[in-house]
Amino acid sequence: MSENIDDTQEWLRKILSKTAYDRLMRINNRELHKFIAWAVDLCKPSSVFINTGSEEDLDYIRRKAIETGEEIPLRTPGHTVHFDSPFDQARAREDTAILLPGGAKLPFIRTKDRDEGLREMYKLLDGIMRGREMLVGFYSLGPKGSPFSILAVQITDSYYVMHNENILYRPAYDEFVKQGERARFLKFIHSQGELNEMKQSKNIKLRRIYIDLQGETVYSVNTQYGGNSIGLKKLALRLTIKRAMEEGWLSEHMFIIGVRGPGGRVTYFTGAYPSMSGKTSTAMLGSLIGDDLAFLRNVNGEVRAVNPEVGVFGIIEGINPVDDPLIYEVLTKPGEVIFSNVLMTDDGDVYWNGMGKPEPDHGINYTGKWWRGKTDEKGNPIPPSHPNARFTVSLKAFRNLDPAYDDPNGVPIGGMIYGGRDPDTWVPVFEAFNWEHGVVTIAASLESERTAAVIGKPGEREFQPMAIIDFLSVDLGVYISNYLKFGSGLSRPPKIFGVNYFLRDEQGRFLNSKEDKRVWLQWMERRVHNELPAIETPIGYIPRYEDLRVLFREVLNRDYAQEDYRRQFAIRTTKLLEKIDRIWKIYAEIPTTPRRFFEVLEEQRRRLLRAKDEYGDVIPPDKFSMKY
Ligand code: SPV
Ligand code: MN
Repeated sequence: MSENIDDTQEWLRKILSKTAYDRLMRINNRELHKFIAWAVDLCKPSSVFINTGSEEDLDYIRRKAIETGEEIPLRTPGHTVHFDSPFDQARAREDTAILLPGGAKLPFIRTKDRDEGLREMYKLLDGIMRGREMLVGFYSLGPKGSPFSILAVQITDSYYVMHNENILYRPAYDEFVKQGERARFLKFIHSQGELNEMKQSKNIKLRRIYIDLQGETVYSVNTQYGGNSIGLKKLALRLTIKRAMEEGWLSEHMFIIGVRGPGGRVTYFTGAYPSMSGKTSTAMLGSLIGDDLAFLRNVNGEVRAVNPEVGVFGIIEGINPVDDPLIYEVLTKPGEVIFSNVLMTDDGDVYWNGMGKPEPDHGINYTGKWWRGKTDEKGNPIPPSHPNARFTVSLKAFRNLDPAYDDPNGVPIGGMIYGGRDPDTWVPVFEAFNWEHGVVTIAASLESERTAAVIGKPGEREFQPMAIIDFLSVDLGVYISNYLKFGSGLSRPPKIFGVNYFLRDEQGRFLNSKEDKRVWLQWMERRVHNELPAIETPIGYIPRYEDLRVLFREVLNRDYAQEDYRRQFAIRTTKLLEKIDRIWKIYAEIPTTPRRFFEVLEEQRRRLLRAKDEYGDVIPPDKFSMKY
């Protein structure tokens, strides 16, 4: 194929159907034409479908997902189920790499030489779509036409992947047409590769997910699991983080919610938690803007945020009518829902672990026919649904959708929450002294036990700065510097909070109940408006007992025992000092870590050492003094 654009168009005219060609040419953008021509030439599909996002096109994708067997229709109208391979049930860290020229390396990030990675990828993609249809979709990450937003093009041979994207992102073919040559966009190319009889990717050994920052292109092959295949989700995050660094904003792994305070006021919060650490369930306690991703910008000195998505790709395990009534309702009423890796029952319904119903004796799951007692090749029992089983649904299905969810100006952020699975160090909720202190000692110091959302052994404590390490595409030191700089440009910086829902006692029992987070949210809401005093400790401000007692009564209609408070909010100095040592060591090995980072961490160490000297290892909260 020639490099000449007229030739490219001519080539496309010959190779595409008239409809596809006309649709593509309505977008007057040469880079786009070249990208599509390149992909067609390489992957050799038998046809190309240009998805304009019209109701008819969306319906075509839904129908083909079923016709090809990638999805199976269920009894409830609009519901379908998809099964990923048993070896493709979560994000594949080992097979994912950031491509960097000259084989450059970045701490904590899996990188690969760009030329080598591209060469390997082109070989894998060569002819991979033979006999299949190539799908091309156009989307906007963020409200259409908003200064926050970024355009993206997805190429895939999976109707399931495009079906997900049609639910999760704003279709933007018209925006491409409007912007024409001006359109700057991210590129994603995905192929599920060869499939087995269950329509699962077969060549998992050749699963590769390569992120080319320079070309703003992500390649994903021989995988179907959403976190690896849905380009606009976690693959786009790598590219938008890089853009955010260049342009001085924040592209984050965060929910955005409105929390209703006294007199009906709504205060917006973001929340960063590693997967399966209470993120979605916290998001559901507020009015929903987004559950997973956020773009944050400084707008006239305040932080405003938009959700790049308009849907939820959520974890289904444990969702039941008592703990998560809003999601449960969405998952059981008629309407468009894609389930993945749950159990399909004989009567065409779905079952998932922890849904509050008796477990069926048998059914179909990601391993094929399933029966209670079925084991894998190592003899381990196979659960009916995978712990990382998911659902895909539009935000519009949720009763608690915030009216501003699609506002092109975003919503003002009052507080930013960071939380992890931490058995023994952090208190359930606390507030940083200021932006710098919060960024360094809370956000950048986040740690969490590994969960089933990534392939590997769950339970180990992992370094999880900003809950984003799995998606980071730039040097961590540069990323932290950008955060600090972003804050220094704000006249009204949001308050930064740390939360920990997973604190345990010596016997391993959780110290808090699931609904306590409702109270923490209300406390944070009051603190954003400076309405409650707090106790000043070496790690920041913590709630007073008397305020929590009132809030527990108001929010949960429950007593809150002083003894519980003293245990939950004790400052564990030795554990906190050990944590500082771990964090210090990590950042000391990153040459770009800003000096200020170590100063802030050192101040915290000194405060903790002084307190430990005076009061001992574990300090009950009443030893510290109040601050208004
Ligand atoms: C997460 O694991 O953080 C998710 C799902 O939101 S995934 O798309 O796999 O990243
Ligand atoms: Mn996520």
